[in-house]
Amino acid sequence: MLRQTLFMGLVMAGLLTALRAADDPGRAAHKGGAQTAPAPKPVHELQVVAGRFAYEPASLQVVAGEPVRLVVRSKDTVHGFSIPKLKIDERVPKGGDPVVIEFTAPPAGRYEIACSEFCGSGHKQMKAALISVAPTMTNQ
Ligand SMILES: [Cu+2]
Repeated sequence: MLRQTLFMGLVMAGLLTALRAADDPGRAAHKGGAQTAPAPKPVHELQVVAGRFAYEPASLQVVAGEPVRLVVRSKDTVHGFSIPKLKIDERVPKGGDPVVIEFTAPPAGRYEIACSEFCGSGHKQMKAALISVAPTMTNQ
């Protein structure tokens, strides 16, 4: 089964390459040579652990404009994970089941992350930060 799937994959890749090669001359002429589309940006995945009364890590760095996936788990009780400026607010269940939050990294700046589910005496201090930095030539 796996072997068959791999084989089909190779055939498809071959076909696509052939099609693209056949298609190229006309398209290149039409667009004046600018036929290479930028590769889709890979998703930046970050693992976050919520626990009384902090997030680990306390600072999440992302690059403005890149697709981000946060995988948030609780190591004890129910917590919340909110980024008010981005209108993100998720409940993180106890038991460690991951909550996946996907978004596009916002413009450069600091965005506060706060617990949005009352979780005990330190709830109000349970904060972290999303730090978005401007893209540079090296990571574009
Ligand atoms: Cu809390």
